[in-house]
Amino acid sequence: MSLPVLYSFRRCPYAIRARMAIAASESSVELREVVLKHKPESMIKISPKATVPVLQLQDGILEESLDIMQWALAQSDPLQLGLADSIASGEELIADNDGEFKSWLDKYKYADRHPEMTAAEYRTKACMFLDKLEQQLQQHNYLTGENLSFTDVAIFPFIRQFAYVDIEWFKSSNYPALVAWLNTMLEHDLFTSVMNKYTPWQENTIGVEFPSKDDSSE
Ligand SMILES: N[C@@H](CCC(=O)N[C@@H](CS)C(=O)NCC(=O)O)C(=O)O
Repeated sequence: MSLPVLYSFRRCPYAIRARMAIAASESSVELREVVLKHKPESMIKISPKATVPVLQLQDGILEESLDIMQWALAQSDPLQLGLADSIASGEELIADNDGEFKSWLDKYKYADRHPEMTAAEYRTKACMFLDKLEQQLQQHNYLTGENLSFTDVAIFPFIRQFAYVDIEWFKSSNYPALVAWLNTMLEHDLFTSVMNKYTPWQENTIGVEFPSKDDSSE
């Protein structure tokens, strides 16, 4: 039987969270690496909104990363990322992340394209969300408790992106617990195992099996 097909882009934070959940679920998919400037016709055909990630299942299409995460963990969840109470307590944080924070993050990252404010001003706006995360992480190791959860996986790729806009600033910021959490997440197998580099997929070819069977994450 053919595998579900995941259209993905290595560095996209939404695609990273989806791949992490798929890896955590120990499911296999056929990964098709997309170049955002040249999205494959076959992807646009099944998902005209044309964002990654997209998961094509036998019986439907999932075109929101959070839905792909939920689907994966419904298949199997050995790490117990998707415990109902941790999902409930993280819902608001994820909504803040995907909403206001993401929009400040984009402006901070591409401040030259948004001259209304300086990069430092955009960063200050984004920090309202980091304050909340720091508060959570002062209380426990992960965002919703002592264990890694859906919420950590959903939010981490965006904090990674934020941190690397100016890593020196981030490391010396007022967010010691967040810096420690980011380091833990960056070193976690779940992350390193989903960052392999793939050559872009070509129409009418078979993508690569993901997670890859060999263990060589770079
Ligand atoms: N709400 C979507 C957002 C996905 C998204 O915006 N992905 C970006 C890449 S990080 C994208 O595909 N943008 C379209 C483009 O760049 O053309 C999700 O959660 O999956």
